[in-house]
Amino acid sequence: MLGDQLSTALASLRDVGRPDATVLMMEVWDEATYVRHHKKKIALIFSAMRHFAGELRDAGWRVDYVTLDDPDNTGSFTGEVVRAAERLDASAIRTVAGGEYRVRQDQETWEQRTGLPTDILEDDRFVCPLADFFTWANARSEHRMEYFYRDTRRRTGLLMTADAKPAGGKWNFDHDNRDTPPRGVNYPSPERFEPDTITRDVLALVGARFGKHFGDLEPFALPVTRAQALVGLKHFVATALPDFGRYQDAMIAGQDYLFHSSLSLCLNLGLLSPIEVCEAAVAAYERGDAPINAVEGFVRQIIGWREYIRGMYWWDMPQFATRNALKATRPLPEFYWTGETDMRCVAQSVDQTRREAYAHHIQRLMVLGNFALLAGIDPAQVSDWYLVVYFDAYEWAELPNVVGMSQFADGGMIASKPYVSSGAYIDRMSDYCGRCRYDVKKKTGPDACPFNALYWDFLARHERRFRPNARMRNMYGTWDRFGPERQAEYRASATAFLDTLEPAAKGWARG
Ligand code: FAD
Ligand code: DLZ
Ligand code: SF4
Repeated sequence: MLGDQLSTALASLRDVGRPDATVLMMEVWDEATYVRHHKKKIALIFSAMRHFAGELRDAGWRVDYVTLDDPDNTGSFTGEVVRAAERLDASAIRTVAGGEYRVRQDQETWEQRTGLPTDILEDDRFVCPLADFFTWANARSEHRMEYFYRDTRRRTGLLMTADAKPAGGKWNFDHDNRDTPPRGVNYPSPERFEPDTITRDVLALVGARFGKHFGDLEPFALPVTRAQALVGLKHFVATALPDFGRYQDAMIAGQDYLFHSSLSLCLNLGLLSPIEVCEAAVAAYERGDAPINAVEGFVRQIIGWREYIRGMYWWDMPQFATRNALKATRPLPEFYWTGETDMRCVAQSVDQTRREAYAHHIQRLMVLGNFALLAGIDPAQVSDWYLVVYFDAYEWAELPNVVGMSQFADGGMIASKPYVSSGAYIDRMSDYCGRCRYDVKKKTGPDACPFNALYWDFLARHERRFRPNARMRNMYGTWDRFGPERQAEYRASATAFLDTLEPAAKGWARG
């Protein structure tokens, strides 16, 4: 059982006699360091794994749990499977397909490495089986999430009326979801959990062994058990869901979570299932406790975006990992690791990422991702950064979001146009700009918001690709109206800024 498969409903546990089977769980060095994950993320996974092993034992399973500091630990999944096969005198191996291509490749070798029949079962914790996703994807030349989402609504019956119509009369209420919170609004915060002895042991281990990795280990207050995850879900539905929709795109300094759920952590570890999370939200709608725009928006994130992203990952791997349609080669700037930049939006988002191993979707997409895309940063380096820093980052979820949605390195497989914006968007959706050393209203020059010149420079650099895109016609219309002199000023201002970027020191992401 892998570290993100912490569910008693896992396919490999089904139809197995408890006395006959041993559940193998392993903390391994290679998984913690193939990219040098955020300290909090490693602690989260180890603590959740140890708690889950205890719950399995309480439920009558025999569990063979290899800790990181076991002197015989070989440091890799395959090494540990080979060692366990002998130790346990095993006659067969059952495992659920890993969530990352790399791990899946490892699993394929286990039969040959151990000489034991090895069953690799589909991970059916997702709503859409991969075979169905591939049928959907192979049948069309464009793969927009919205149509996939509607099929998934029909498949699950979530927010569907008795006569098979979308609840509330529309499939999508996104137009109601663009507000910024007024002053004085009360922000909820996610439930926080005091570390118990198991977590404290893990914190000591991670502090000692991974001290040089990015991010703050403590304070640590994340959910590490299913019981805590359920408390977190209930708390989100009661306190944040009603306003989840309308403030979904907002960014406020000092408010790390706003009305977001932070449930990606529990969903991706297996502590909660996507359907139960959606059902809790739909129940709130049916009770009249949350409006349709909030609940539809939330359900769309989970049975729409999350399932679609996972499908696209497996559909396009292994090519996805090396895609670079815009031929972006600039190294990742050091400030992604240190937060030391005068751009307040970036500094705030990195600082929060360092403390919490969390930033919400718009910070990831329209601040940190937007900057990397505008600046032409190598998408593989951007992807490594995201994989390291977020508590919900497993490659199946991270890579399509970064390489595809955010960096357009897939050439438009996921997004119909690049997610780029000037400072004006960030100013409209956040309170970052007021206290920034740059002036968001200034377009060029050393005091101008860098996003402004970088935005036009990006459009100019990629004119051949994007001018024919109907959704970008207005942008190029504006660019044309600037005229050659103003255009040259924008481009010179962008170049001057890009020349100041310091590349990240080696070793932050990969040792
Ligand atoms: P909420 O705003 O409360 O949304 C509810 C749930 O919807 C999330 O918990 C998540 O499970 C799901 N969801 C929403 N959008 C997406 C999406 N685009 N892809 C997958 N699931 C989605 N999500 C990850 O789970 N892991 C990642 O490594 C990851 N990397 C990202 C990188 C970039 C550049 C971008 C733009 C997005 C990324 N996302 C990733 C998607 C999304 O930002 C996070 O799922 C979300 O911020 C998690 O916080 P939350 O639980 O508070 O989300
Ligand atoms: C991310 C991670 C880390 C840090 N450590 C472990 C580990 O020690 N043992 C484990 O089983 N899984 C770990 N993981 C998750 C894996 O890297 C990988 O994402 C999943 O196995 C994919 O299903
Ligand atoms: Fe970010 Fe520009 Fe606003 Fe500063 S002015 S916070 S750099 S968008």
